Amino acid sequence: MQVRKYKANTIHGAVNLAKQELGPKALILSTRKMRARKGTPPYKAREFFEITAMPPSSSTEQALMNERDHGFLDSVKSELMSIKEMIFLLSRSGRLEEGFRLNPGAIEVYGRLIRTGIAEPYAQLFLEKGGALKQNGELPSKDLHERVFKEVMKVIDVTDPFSHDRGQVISAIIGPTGVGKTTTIAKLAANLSLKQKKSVGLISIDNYRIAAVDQLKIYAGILGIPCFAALNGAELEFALSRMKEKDVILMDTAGHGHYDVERIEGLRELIGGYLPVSTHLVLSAVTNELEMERAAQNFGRLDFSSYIFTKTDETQARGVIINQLLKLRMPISFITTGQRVPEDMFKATKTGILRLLFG
Ligand SMILES: Nc1nc2c(ncn2[C@@H]2O[C@H](COP(=O)(O)OP(=O)(O)O)[C@@H](O)[C@H]2O)c(=O)[nH]1
Ligand SMILES: [Mg+2]
Repeated sequence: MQVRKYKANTIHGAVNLAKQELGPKALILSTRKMRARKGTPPYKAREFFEITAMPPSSSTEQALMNERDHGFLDSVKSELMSIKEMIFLLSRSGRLEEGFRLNPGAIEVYGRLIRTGIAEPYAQLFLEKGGALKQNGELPSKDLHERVFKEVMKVIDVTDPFSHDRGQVISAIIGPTGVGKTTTIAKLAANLSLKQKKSVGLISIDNYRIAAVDQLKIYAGILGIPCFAALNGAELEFALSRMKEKDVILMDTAGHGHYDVERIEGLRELIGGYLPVSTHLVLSAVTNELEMERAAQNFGRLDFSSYIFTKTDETQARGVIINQLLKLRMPISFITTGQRVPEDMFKATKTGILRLLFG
């Protein structure tokens, strides 16, 4: 930056000097009225003006300044957002207000719970149980978060339906249409056979959509494992008898709409006669909560013993998982995180799910 000074008897004169030298767009940084030093000859003016000026800023300097301005604006914007968010949370928090007053750090934790999609009453419950609404002295924010997250962790229950070695495990994967049942079976089959070295067989009792049988058969072909289609009790019996030696049999089921109670009943008769079959309900994390709740109620007729949550990659509001657990307590067996077979799935663990929720 070239900063220069120009002196003249009038401001106008000094500015003109600057413009002559630096061009008409010279930037005037300051002006000063100065007194002449002692001993200045009387024919010279006793007062004069000094201006400080610089050439017009180059485009890079301008760009840098713009960028700085943008960065500043962004930080102001995000500050405003969080203030707005806090006001919103406070205005909705009702009886939490007192707790927030005693322990302002709790607002931030509350925000995290709400942002991840945990329903307000449950979020309040976690705060209360974690002791975040009491006077807590100078409890650091990190500790406060940990205490509340621990409460969330307590309601997460997990299970692995394939862990035991005693005898054959037969599992039916049930759930509404399009939630990802067939894809999840392919992931499970691949993991069990390739990683855990178990012998696996597949049965499709999706007698509703022939294409779904084909989809499963393609996966079976790739994995080199048997796959049978069974449309009635006799066929199911046949398929099971052909796969007596398998460690695990996974059954894919028809893509019922969950309101289709009659079909669900039919399915129950079909698999219910072949105990021990454990059933696992697949729910998509992007389903709205009311639908999710109804699906769990209607498929409850099939006595499912775990949840599998799919499509967690398609939403930030993964807290619906927690809401569902609190409505109908049941362990979670698997979580799927994308369309890739077999990578996009993990066995449910408390810490894994907590990470999914809060990063
Ligand atoms: N993004 C995402 N898509 C999934 C996931 N699981 C399954 N899908 C997709 O959901 C769609 C329906 O899957 P499908 O297994 O046929 O569902 P089904 O009708 O329950 O058997 C397919 O396009 C799958 O690729 C997942 O975890 N994440
Ligand atoms: Mg299917």
